[in-house]
Amino acid sequence: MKCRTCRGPAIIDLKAHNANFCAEHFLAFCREQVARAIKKHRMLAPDERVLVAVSGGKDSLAVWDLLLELGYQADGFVIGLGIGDYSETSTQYARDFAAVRGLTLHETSLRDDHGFDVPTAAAVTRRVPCSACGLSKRHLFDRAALEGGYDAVATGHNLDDEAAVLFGNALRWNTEYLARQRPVLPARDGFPRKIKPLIRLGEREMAAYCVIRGIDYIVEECPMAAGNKHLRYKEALNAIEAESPGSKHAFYHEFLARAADLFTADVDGTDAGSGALGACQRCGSPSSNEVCAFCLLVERTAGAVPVTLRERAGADR
Ligand code: Q46
Ligand code: ZN
Ligand code: ZN
Repeated sequence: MKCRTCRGPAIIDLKAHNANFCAEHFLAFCREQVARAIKKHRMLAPDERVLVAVSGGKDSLAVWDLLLELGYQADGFVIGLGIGDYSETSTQYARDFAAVRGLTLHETSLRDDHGFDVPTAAAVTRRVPCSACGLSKRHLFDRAALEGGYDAVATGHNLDDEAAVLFGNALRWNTEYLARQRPVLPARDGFPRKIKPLIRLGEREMAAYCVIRGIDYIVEECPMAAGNKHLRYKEALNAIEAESPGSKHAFYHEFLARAADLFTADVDGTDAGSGALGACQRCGSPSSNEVCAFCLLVERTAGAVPVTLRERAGADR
C-alpha cells in the first residue's frame, strides 16, 4: 500500500477517494478537504474570527485544530452539560487541548451558571434529553459568539453526521428540515453565521487525524444518545458504504449540488425569522416570543430537584 502523493508506505486507505496516504500526506489531505469546503460554501473569509463549539470529542477538537492549521483565528467554547462523568471528562479533554496549545477556551456550566443540567431538564420537560441539550447548546453558542464579536460559529459535524441527518429527513421527506440542511447558515435576525467545515471528512478520517496529530479526545459516546435514531441511520449508511464506497459522499454532496435549492422556498415560507424577530425580555437574545425558549427552560427547571444520570436511566426503563 503506497501513498498517493509520495509513493512511500501508506498508513490509511480511503476507499471513497480511491487513495492511500502516509501520515504526512493524510494530514495534508484533511487540510485540503476543509479548505475546499470553506471555499466552495463561502464559510469564512481569511481575516474572520470563528468560535468553535467544542465538546471534547474527536470532531470538535479536530475542526479547531484544522482551522488553526489553515490560519484562521479560532477560539473554543465548551458547555458543561451536567451529564455525569461524561461531561466532566469531555470538558477536561477540551481544557487540556487548549492549555497545551495556549489557546483561548471560553467555558460555561449549565448547572453553575444557569441552575439546571441536561438530565434534570429532560425530567422536568418530559422530553428526550437531546431536546433540552440541543436547545441550550444553540442558545449559548449563539450568545457567546455575538458577545465575543465572532463572525461565525463552527461545529464539528462531519460527513457521517450530515449524511445520517439527510437520510432521516429524506426518509420522511421532511422538507422543512431538508431546507435547512446546509453547511452554512448565514447570519440573520441577530444570530451568528453557522458553519460545518468537516462535511468532506468522515468519522474514520477524523479519528485517524486526531491520532496522528496527538489529539486526546473522549472516545465514549454521550450516555444519553443511546437509542438515538441517527446512530441507526449511520449504521445503515455504513453498510451501504461498505458495499459501494463513496456512497455517503455522493448522497450528501449531490444533495447540496442538485437538490438542496429545491427546498429553499420552504425556508422563507415557514421560518418565523425573515427579519422580524424581537429580543427576549430576559436575556436580550433574538426571539419570536417575549421570552426565548432557553429562558423558559431556565424558569421551568428552577428549584427542581437535580436528577442524576443513574436515576434518569432507571426512569427510562
Ligand atoms: S450531548 Fe446532548 Fe448530544 Fe448527549 S444529550 Fe443528546 S444532544 S447526545 S451531541
Ligand atoms: Zn506520502
Ligand atoms: Zn432569553
